[in-house]
Amino acid sequence: MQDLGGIVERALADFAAAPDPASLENAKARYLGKAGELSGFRPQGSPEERRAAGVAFNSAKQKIEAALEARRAVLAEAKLSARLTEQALDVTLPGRGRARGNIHPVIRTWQRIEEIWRSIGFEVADGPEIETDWFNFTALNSPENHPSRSMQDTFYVDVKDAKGLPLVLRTHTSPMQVRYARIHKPPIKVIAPGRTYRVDSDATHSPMFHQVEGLWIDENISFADLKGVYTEFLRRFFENDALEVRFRPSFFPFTEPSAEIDMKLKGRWLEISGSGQVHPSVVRNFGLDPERYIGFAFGSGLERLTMLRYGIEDLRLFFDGDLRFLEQFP
Ligand code: 2NM
Repeated sequence: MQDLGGIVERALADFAAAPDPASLENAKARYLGKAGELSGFRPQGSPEERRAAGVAFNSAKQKIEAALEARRAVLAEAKLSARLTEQALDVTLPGRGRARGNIHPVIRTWQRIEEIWRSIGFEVADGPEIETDWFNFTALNSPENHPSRSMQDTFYVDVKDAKGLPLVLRTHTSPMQVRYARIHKPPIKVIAPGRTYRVDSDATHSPMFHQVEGLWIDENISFADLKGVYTEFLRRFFENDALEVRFRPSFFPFTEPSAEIDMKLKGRWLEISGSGQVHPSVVRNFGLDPERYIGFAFGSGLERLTMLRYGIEDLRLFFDGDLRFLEQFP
């Protein structure tokens, strides 16, 4: 007959000494396993003696099993609390923070320009950056053999339009105004800001740049009206109510007469925009009668407006993606 009391005592001591679940399961095998100390129980003697031995055996086995369960729970609990300590989250630490992006200065100019022109009563038009030859050139009076239509000056797309002419990356935002004018009835007051493309890349030219053009069509308006709204725009944009503006004769194929718009900055006249009375042929391409309607148009570069507003000296800063530059425009 085995010494049940001794076995129970040793099992309890071994379980209590097991430092982790794996050693505990090894200890379990030594007592409750197939070849463990409790295996091979064969009660002997009279029926009474065998019954008494069975009761004693079951009681010893239950004690060992209960001790095993208890030790398993203790070790599991210890493991969990160790993990909690290890992965502790200190909620009193400051957050890691999230880097705040900001708006690119040219896009900020775009937004401000829309705001100002809307407040003067102009709509904002939007349209495709890939245009047909007709909308980009022909409708705007650009002569068939004009250098701007050459492969050296314009990006052509290897896709042809319904007339069999290759599509172009728009070289100005005027095609948007042609599109707008053809589907709206006068009076028309609209600006067309957006990306434009020309084959040109040096210190003062980028192959992709931004323009804003404006168009005002009505029955009875004059250069004086254009000068009025454009001066208002420049004064608001440069936040200077006394800004001086002058118109100077110039030439554009889509306007006749045409004028450069200059403004006085620190005592010097600077060219800031082009403008003019929309050419009668262009008004006709709008689907309007040039005998009845008169149009005024203007256009300028968003990069140039932005450089003058902030005193930025090099156009390339806009396209380098250097955060030391970009972070200066909150
Ligand atoms: C400029 C200068 C002068 C212009 C003309 C037109 C349109 F569509 F009405 F013909 N839009 N923009 C224009 C006129 C643009 O940019 C220097």
